Amino acid sequence: MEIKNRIILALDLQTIEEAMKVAGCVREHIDTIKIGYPLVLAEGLKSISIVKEEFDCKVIADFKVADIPETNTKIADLTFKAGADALIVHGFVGEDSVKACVDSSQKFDREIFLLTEMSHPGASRFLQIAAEEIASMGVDMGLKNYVAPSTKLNRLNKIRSIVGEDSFIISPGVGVQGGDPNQTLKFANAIIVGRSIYSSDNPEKAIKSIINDIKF
Ligand code: 3DU
Repeated sequence: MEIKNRIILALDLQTIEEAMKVAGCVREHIDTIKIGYPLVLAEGLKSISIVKEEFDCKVIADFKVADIPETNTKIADLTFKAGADALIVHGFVGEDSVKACVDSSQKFDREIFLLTEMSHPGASRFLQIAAEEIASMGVDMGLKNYVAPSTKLNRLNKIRSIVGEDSFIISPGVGVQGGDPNQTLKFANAIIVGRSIYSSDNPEKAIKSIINDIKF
């Protein structure tokens, strides 16, 4: 996936109006927006097509899908039917559950991102233990897109070494959670940034400052 300026905007607002306002402020600088539960539970799945149509952008649905294969199929089908270009899927649920989402993505000619390890401190207790195995499973399944944390650079580096240089890693946790854009982009292809942009008084200034800091 090509991502303008290597930045994905995490649009975790809870009304379409606020989401459109923030995305409108930064539209020149991005072409990929991540939409997750905050906006979709507040405003519905239609948020995906509304954002896509208004900003002519790619939408990654961050639903961290983690159910049995049959339910994952339903979730993925509905998400792709709603217009999402890609869907984030948890790896810890195992190969059959992930494969259900892969099959759905192929049916709709879309993509999935496999979530290996998360950025928050609590993830160290359970998910970190499984993360390398999850990444290896992704490689065995022929997957090329991954999510790995910017807040734990040694872990991000490890995941990169497992999935290989030709895989595409997107990395959340930059900004408010403590991740650094340049350090992260040594190992990841793109960063995911939410609050540092949408909670700023001036979202355009905030994104420009990140772009200026990035050494392309
Ligand atoms: O911390 P921020 O406001 O920049 O938002 C980060 C986004 O990425 C947010 O949507 C969150 O749900 C998502 N995310 C993580 O922060 C960490 C992960 O491991 C996976 C997704």
